[in-house]
Amino acid sequence: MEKGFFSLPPLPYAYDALEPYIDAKTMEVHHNEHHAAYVNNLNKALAAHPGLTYTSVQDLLLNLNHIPEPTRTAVRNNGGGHYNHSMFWTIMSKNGGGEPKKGNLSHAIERDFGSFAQFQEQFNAAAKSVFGSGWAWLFLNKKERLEIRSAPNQDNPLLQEDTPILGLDVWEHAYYLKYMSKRVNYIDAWWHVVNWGQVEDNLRALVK
Ligand code: MN3
Repeated sequence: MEKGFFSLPPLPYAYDALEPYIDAKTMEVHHNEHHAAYVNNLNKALAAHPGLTYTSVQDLLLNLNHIPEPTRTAVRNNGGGHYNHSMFWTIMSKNGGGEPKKGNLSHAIERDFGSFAQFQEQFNAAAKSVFGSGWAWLFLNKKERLEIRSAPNQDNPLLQEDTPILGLDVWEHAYYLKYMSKRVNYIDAWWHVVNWGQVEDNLRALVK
């Protein structure tokens, strides 16, 4: 592991915690190999610019234009990968699924999508529409409204200065061992492990 500013956060639960929806082997490889590689490559890229100052991975992603190429592309991809996966682990839980409890999040979903069912339909469409590798994102836009957007590779709404509160990884590495080419089955299963309490916290941190 490359020494540096960033480190791999521990998975907040056991590898098999999300069974049967997400299998232990996928979680192990995804966290221990894929996420670790993003952290390692981010540190490696930043090592070339010891004069660069930053406080967090968000800070880097919000200020990509201050980073010279080719480090900028490396930070976009690997910093994005680090940010996205760090969030992804927390928005899943063994006791997840269902719908958000009555509160800020359920209210915002109804206000901005009409209903939870319409939100889910739109999010599913975004996740299914990703061609190749990428993510589906629920985010708060600059007008403090919720929106859904898909993004290629490790891009996320921070690149448009919007703030993600929920993301779904639809790279094949996230599901192929268990679901093979059936991305739709993975997306359907994933709803059973969504940690709505964390998504609510993510939203609450943004809305005054
Ligand atoms: Mn991934």
